[in-house]
Amino acid sequence: MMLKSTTLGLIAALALALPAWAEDITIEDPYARAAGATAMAGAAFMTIQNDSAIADRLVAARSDVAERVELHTHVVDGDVMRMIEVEEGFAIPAGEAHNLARGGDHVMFMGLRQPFEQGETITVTLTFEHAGEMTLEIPIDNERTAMTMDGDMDHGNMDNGSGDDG
Ligand SMILES: [Cu+2]
Repeated sequence: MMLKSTTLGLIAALALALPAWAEDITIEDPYARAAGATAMAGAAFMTIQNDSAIADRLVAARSDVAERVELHTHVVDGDVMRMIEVEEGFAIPAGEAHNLARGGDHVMFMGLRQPFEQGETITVTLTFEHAGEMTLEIPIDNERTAMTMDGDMDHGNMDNGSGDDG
């Protein structure tokens, strides 16, 4: 999962050589939630779509709502899922989407300045290697249930109103 430093160096060189492609990154269905009852931490999830022809990378996130904002993922450690910071950020391949989802990659807020209240929004700025900075209003949805990791939720069980009532 770690890139070799030579590859990172090449990516950095490309970043300096290319213009910004901000319109080619779109964020779909972002939401944030408090992490646990103490509400001293929270996380944000979303789908990052890269419609450009070049790979991008989410390298940082920041917000006034917390003292620290980090990019995290979960790793399996024996029988336990642990969160770790991902310093190299999340790769967003050209023409593909990258999901930040429960149990996987996420934006982590530590040291919340105020609790995440259902229905409110938080302002978060994401920094992409190529697309630059993007500021989002992310709704807080503490009641959202976790999705499966299969990523096929949207296609699984939708019918077209074929008269199943009664
Ligand atoms: Cu985390």
